[in-house]
Amino acid sequence: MKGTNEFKARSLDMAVQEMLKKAKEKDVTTVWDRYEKMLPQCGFGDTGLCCRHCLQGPCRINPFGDEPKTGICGATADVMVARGIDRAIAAGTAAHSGHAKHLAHTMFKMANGKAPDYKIKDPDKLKAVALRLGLKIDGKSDIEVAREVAEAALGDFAEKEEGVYWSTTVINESRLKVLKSLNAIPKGIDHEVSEIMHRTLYGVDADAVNLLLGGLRCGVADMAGCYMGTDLADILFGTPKPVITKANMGILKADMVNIAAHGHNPVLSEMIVAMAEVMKDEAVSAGAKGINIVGICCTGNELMERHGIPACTHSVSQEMAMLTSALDAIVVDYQCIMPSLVTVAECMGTKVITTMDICKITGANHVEFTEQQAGEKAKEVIRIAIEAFKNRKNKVVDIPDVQSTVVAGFTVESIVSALSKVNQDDPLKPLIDNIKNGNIRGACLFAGCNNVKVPQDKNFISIAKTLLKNNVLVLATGCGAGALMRHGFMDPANVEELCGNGLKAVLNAIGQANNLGGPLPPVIHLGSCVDNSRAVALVVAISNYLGVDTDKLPVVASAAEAVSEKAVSIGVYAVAMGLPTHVGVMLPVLGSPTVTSILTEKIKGLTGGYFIVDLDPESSAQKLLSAIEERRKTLGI
Ligand code: NFS
Ligand code: SF4
Repeated sequence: MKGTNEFKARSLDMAVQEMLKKAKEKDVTTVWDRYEKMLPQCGFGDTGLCCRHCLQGPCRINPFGDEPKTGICGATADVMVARGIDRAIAAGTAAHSGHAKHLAHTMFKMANGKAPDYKIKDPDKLKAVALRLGLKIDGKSDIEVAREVAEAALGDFAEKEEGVYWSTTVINESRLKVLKSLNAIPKGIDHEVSEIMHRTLYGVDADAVNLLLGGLRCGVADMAGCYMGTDLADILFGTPKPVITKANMGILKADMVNIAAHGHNPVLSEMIVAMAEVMKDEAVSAGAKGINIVGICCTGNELMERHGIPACTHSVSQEMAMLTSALDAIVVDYQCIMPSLVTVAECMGTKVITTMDICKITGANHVEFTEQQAGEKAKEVIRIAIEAFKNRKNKVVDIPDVQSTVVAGFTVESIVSALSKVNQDDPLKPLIDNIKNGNIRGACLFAGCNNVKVPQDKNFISIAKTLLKNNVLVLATGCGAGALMRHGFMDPANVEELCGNGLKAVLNAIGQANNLGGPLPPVIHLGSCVDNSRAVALVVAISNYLGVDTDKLPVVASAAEAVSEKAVSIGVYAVAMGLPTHVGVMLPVLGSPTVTSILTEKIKGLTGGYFIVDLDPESSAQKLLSAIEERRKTLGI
């Protein structure tokens, strides 16, 4: 039973199509059904023209210019839309930096002997980060340095004169100047989030431009949160190296205890992986062949890049993993976890296990996770899964026979190391030379989620295909990486079919120099959504090498199927870094032509970056290509 046309409008993933068929047979309601019931969606909300920021509301403004033209307090469409987008940026920033803060606390506790199950896995990265922050490391033990790095991280949340270290130390001089001139260097990460909440309150900031500049600064704070998240995770759990693994539901195993780790923070999922090793015998005594940990969404990306853990599925299709009847437990921390999981789990026998105080779901099992007792808590979670396996064993499962090969685990460190095999003294030179000679036209980063409004993966696949054929180096993170990996874009065997000749030559040359027995994969997996920081680091490294600012580089970004407010804040920092940034779903800004034109045009004069909002993948790809070519022209290459 393969995918059917009937479900192609919902997802291009064959495994998902197969599960949708089963959902229909079993009368299980999915995200796609709920979306259909929601239609038509409210036009006021869609265009950003509704406000509930005070108790006199809700207020709605007529998008066609008739009355009402303002909210009850007099807020105009421009103000309403700008306030709305600002709050989305703040929410995204709060989430990424909340994740980073959690890692910082874990590291701090580890350094003080209060989180015995964690340790420093990458002392080199620890030193590199400490030095970048300007800390003195001579004569200090790794633990001492870790404590200071954790303190510096925690210190970046409150307001301080020097600004956020994780913003000022990670960008190049010229970008720092640009952002300073726009007053866009964050003073403290939490400070920026709370300031957005303040200025968007009833009766505070009523100037759309001023509001958007505040949003830009908060976006830079989001970049800091992401960057910190990556740095600290690499220190605690290891900086990824290339690994070969698999993606899609075919990686579930009928005769094993299948546990999906879903959510974001490796603080939890790393422990699950570690304890699964230890508990293999318990699983065997329960009649299983072992424990099969698989990933969903970004915590899946974190486990994939560091351990080669296979990815089960991503984002909008998370419910489908349970439809296989083979998933014994799904353990979650926070972010992007659909509450509907509990309802689907009830039909399918999967245990949903929440672990974080800030993310409980009615009907789920809750095992409160603490860093002090991380290992024990992880064991408790795995035991629930083993019990669930006992009830499932010998029952029929429907694991779709769909999986693709994935090479993941790329970082700036591993890319430089791979390039150094081509040119030991000057590793970046081969990459830059190939950009200059046009073998590679430029680079595009695909990021963000799968949105139920788009047939799953359609935009990612279609845009990536066009860019690869046109010799654009494609990088991917988050569920964008998930989409591309499930369709074979991270399998080196597909370079021949997918890439243009110039790109093909480069991927082959690097593969050969590294004795990989083949090329690098067509799309380079840079990790989870916080790991968009790896793309920032790469862009900064290239811009330093060339001696031009980041807004001059032929580099673009695309959140082709964005969902989360986190995608909005990431988009804002991509624009702050000077990148043309595509969004493939509607942003709620059209109600204000002023805000729309600032975000898509005028901001270009300030940061060099700008948003391209286009729902059609064909024309989106063309716009991204022309943005790349425009920059090549300006660079004179
Ligand atoms: Ni990013 Fe990752 Fe996925 Fe979207 Fe959610 S998991 S942090 S927000 S849905 S890409
Ligand atoms: Fe209406 Fe103004 Fe209150 Fe918003 S803040 S709900 S526009 S009165």
